[in-house]
Amino acid sequence: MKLIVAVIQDKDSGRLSDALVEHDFQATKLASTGGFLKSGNTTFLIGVKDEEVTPVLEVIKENCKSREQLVAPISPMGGNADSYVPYPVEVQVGGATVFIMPVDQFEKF
Ligand code: 2BA
Repeated sequence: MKLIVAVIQDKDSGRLSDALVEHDFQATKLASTGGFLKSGNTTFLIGVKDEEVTPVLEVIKENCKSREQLVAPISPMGGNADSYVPYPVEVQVGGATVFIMPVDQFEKF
């Protein structure tokens, strides 16, 4: 068994939830925050059999889009003036950042 941890953009979370249910995959959605942008994203925990990893990755790929996002200027207040960026910077936020981990034991009570 594997645990798939997928960090995705909030905009895709409803569609991904629906698609996982449609394909009979069970998932838990957690509200999370990106360390760099400090804005909300969504983390899915999906427990699956080894042979289900590939189909779940396909569902994630089909439902999560990569987008450009503007990062607000970083304030010099309390920081180093050398690192001050006075203009917004555009970053590419991935459709999904996915970790796949082995599960030693799985129980439901
Ligand atoms: P954030 O940390 O808010 O990062 C959003 C996007 O900003 C990243 O997209 C990346 O394009 C850019 N970025 C991040 N750190 C950067 C830096 N030090 N310098 C320049 N640009 C930077 P993604 O790589 O697609 O990541 C989307 C979200 O996935 C991240 O949101 C974070 O919540 C999660 N994530 C990505 N890599 C991770 C990792 N190795 N471990 C845990 N979470 C991760």
